[in-house]
Amino acid sequence: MNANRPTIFALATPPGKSGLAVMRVSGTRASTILSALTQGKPCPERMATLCNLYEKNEEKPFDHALVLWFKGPASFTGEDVFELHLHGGPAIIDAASEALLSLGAEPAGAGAFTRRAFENAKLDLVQAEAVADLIDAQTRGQLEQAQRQLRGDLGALYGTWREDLTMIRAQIEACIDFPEEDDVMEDALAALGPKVSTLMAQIDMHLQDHHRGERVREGLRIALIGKVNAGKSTLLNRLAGEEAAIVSDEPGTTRDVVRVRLNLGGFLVELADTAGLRTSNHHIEIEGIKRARRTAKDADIRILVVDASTPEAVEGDVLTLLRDGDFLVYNKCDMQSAKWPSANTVPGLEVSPHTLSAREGKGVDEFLKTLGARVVSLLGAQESPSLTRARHRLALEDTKRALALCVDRLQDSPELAGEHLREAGAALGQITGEAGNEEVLGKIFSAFCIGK
Ligand SMILES: Nc1nc2c(ncn2[C@@H]2O[C@H](COP(=O)(O)OP(=O)(O)O)[C@@H](O)[C@H]2O)c(=O)[nH]1
Ligand SMILES: [Mg+2]
Repeated sequence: MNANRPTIFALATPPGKSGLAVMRVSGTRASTILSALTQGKPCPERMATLCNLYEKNEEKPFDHALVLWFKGPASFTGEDVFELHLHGGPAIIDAASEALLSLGAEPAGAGAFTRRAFENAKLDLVQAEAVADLIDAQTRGQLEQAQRQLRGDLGALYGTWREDLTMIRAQIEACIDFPEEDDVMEDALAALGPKVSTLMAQIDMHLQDHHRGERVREGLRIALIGKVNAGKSTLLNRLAGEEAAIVSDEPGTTRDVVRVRLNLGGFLVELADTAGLRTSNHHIEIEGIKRARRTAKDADIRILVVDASTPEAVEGDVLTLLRDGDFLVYNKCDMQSAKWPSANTVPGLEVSPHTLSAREGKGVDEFLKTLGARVVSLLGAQESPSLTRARHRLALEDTKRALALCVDRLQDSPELAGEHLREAGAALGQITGEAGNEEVLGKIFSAFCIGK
């Protein structure tokens, strides 16, 4: 623990009027400050104590509030910490801030509490990120993933890989240090190759998860695509339960990509409405169609909307955008002239066909159910913890590259192979923070809000 570090404070609850406002204070001076605030009333550890709280040299208390005292290192940050559960009014919050300032505490920067927890080894970096995810979670799926990460499952997985790396490196170094018996050394080095390859394969499997964990965090991307006037915007509005996109019988209305966020089966989904696909010579519409194609390509699931009242076969260009697992929706089934095939009509692709009326709502619930089930099947619980951030993915890719170089040099230059293993370990260590540098840490914690 660093004694020279300032003692920090911040509101842990949102600013504004509320029933309660929780002010958190952490640092070496916490105990002195608390005792000044309560004018000496003792607060036992980890017990709620009702106290009068005073500003410096004041006789009248500014609040009558609960105080929680945590003696370090048994606290969130690992330092001495206390919390004031104040009445949640701006005047009280101001008075408390004034009192803390005058007693020598400093306002905390973004993520300062979690950063101290990390620096005092209360959390690894992956767990610190999980704290941010936990607070940001809007769906059950996000919540469960963050909780799992906070429990340490992901950090533990990366930890095992680091241990494996250290073991292999020790063995290589032993070969380098005792090169007397050439045969023995060659055999020993040859035996290490498969070990490194196994580790690479494990990392590969973890990387090839179709971005599951990242999608749970950021939302699964679903794109509505199809020809103009098929009813894509109507369907988006119906699914979102709000008028997010403009609906019109004028073809080519939607040009920008309109995105709405939904909770499907407990997971966050980002549904995108796109410009209708057709040949156009209007430059804005052409740009819209370009964006529609890109959105379709990047999406995890595509929903091709077809106007069932114009009995054209599903054909052409739009079909090339579809992939296995996508959806085909025959819309406008309320119309007399509507027709739809009884079976899947996209040759060579496993798409799920549905018939509905986006405008009248008929068939929409059934469609939502199937769509929800598909989301759950893509994002639902898995045995091993998932990769959750692009930052981790990049570090793992670096690890894998270094391991590949290691395997290449194992026979002809064990020294170099050992060096590549060290690089692999450093890349892996970046994830949990053992090898974190200031720049990386600064970036991660500044994304937190104040009070976390
Ligand atoms: N009868 C009927 N009309 C619909 C249905 N869905 C959309 N429409 C109409 O079709 C036209 C085009 O709809 P829109 O959602 O803007 O299509 P988009 O170009 O694919 O976004 C509008 O006049 C809608 O009211 C439906 O289920 N039934
Ligand atoms: Mg539209």
